[in-house]
Amino acid sequence: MSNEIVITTYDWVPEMPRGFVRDLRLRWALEEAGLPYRVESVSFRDRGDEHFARQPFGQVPWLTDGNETVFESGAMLLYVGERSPALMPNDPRGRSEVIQWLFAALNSVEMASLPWSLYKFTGDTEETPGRKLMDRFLASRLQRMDAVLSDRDWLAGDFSIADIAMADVLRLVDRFDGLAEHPAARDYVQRATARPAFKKAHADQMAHFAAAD
Ligand SMILES: N[C@@H](CCC(=O)N[C@@H](CS)C(=O)NCC(=O)O)C(=O)O
Repeated sequence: MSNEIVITTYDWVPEMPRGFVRDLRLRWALEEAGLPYRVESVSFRDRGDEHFARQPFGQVPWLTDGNETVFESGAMLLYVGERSPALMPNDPRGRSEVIQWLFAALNSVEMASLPWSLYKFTGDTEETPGRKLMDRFLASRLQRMDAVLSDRDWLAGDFSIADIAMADVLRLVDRFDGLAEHPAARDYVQRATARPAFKKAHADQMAHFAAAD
C-alpha cells in the first residue's frame, strides 16, 4: 500500500502572505496529479528542533511520504512530477525541458522577483541605488519571460511542474502590479490560475489559515 503524502505548513500566518505561502505550490501540484494528500501544521511562532530537522531554515513547506522528507518547493515539485505523467513527461528530452524551466523559475526569475517584492511588501519607495538595481534586474527577467510566453501557452510543451513554479513566482509580481508592461506574462498567470487545481489549492490554503484566526 502506498503512503499518503503529507504537506506541512504553518498553523497560521499574518494576512499579507496568505494565498502566497509556498505550500500552495504543492497543493496545486497534488491536485493536478490527482494524488491523495493531507496537510499538517507546524507552529509559526515557535520553531523547534523538530521543525529545523525537517526544514533547515525553519521555513515551510516540507513534504513527507512514509519515511522520506523533502524540503525546498522545487525539489518537492520534482518529487510529485516524478509520480505524475500529468506534470512531467517520461522521455529524457521532455523531462530535461521541464527541469530547466523549473530551475529558471526559481533561480533566474524568483531570484530577481523576491528581493523586489520585499521592497514592495515593506512599502519602501526610496530611490536607492540598490532598489533601482533590483527594479532593473527584475525588468530584464520579465522582458525575456514576456517574449518566451508570447508564443506558447506553457513553458515546456504541456502544462507541467515548471508552470506551477513560474506562474506562482509571477503571480507575486502581479500582486504588486509588476506585470503591467508584460501582457504575455500577465495572460500566462491568468491562464494558470484559472485552472481548477489552482483554485482549489488557493481556497484550501486561505481556509487553513482563516481557521486559526
Ligand atoms: N526556497 C524555499 C523558500 C521557503 C520559504 O520562503 N518559505 C516561507 C513561506 S512561503 C517561510 O517559511 N517564511 C518564513 C521564514 O522565512 O521565516 C522553498 O522554495 O521552499
